[in-house]
Amino acid sequence: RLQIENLIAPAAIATSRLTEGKDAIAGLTQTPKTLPPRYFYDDRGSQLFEQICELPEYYLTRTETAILQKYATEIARLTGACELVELGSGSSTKTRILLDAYHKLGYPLHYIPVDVSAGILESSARQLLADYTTLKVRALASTYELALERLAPTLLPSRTICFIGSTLGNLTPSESDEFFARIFAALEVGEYFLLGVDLQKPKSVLEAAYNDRQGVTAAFNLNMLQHLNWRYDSNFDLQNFEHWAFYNETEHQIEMHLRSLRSQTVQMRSLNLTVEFADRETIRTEISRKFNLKTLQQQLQIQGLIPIQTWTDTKNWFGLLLCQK
Ligand code: AVJ
Repeated sequence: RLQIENLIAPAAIATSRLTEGKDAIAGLTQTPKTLPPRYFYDDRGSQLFEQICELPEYYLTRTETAILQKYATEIARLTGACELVELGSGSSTKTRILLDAYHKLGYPLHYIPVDVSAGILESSARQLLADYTTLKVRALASTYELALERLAPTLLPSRTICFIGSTLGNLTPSESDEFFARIFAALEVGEYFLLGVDLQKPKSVLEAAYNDRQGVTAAFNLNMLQHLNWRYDSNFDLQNFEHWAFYNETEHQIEMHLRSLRSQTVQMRSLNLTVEFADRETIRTEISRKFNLKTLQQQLQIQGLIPIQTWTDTKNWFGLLLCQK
């Protein structure tokens, strides 16, 4: 009942090998420097993210979980029996709420988790199979782009692509549009897109969530450098960088940076790249956009993903949207 495919292991696919690291080179050679958030998620980074989800300040996971618990049955009724594809599945903890709802309605369970972290993908798939005796899993260790191009025709009447946890916040507005276009292309008419997004709220609440008192977010941010060290044979010294996160109110986004604590030179040997840092220079490692529901619904609509139902929590802190092609 378990099938695992790795589309990003260095040897798996020639094209992946050719493009591997290009995004890091592009980000580190531009001013200001940036790195794609996907580099957070090596196995250690995925573990740290799981810890973040439990933090008292990090309201996102808790809030979305509550919304799912309340409305999962309604979601399952609306979509009917369908294959669940999840982009950025991580530990699949919230997905269990959906699986339970589909199971209770007597629908067959076909789950396609997609994640760049092969370790967490495999361990959560095995755990799910142990807990859901009728479940079929096809796990894809992959970027979203590759996975969306490789979805086989579903054996069930329909398909729902889930993109929950506000991962959409990592994309710029133009990247979001491109992403929605890829979702649209991957769906048949009548199929569904379930999207979970963090909403705009007071700056104090947001900044606390990305500057937790235990320093887990700081460790998560710095771990990206550790990941680059082993992936690209590099010599970032984690002592020479610090975590910096703030809410950019004009752009409605949290920005996470790593700030260089001195002027320094870093070698990234397998990328053939030397990176110079000025004292206090930063690398932006993540944007985490905070959405306005009305605006987002309009954007989805324009991309042909028609919002058919939207749910929020009592504080209007988090939104869950079910869209249909
Ligand atoms: C997984 C992208 C939703 O933006 O809140 C958590 C990642 N970064 N703490 C987010 C994250 C810092 C998270 N997303």
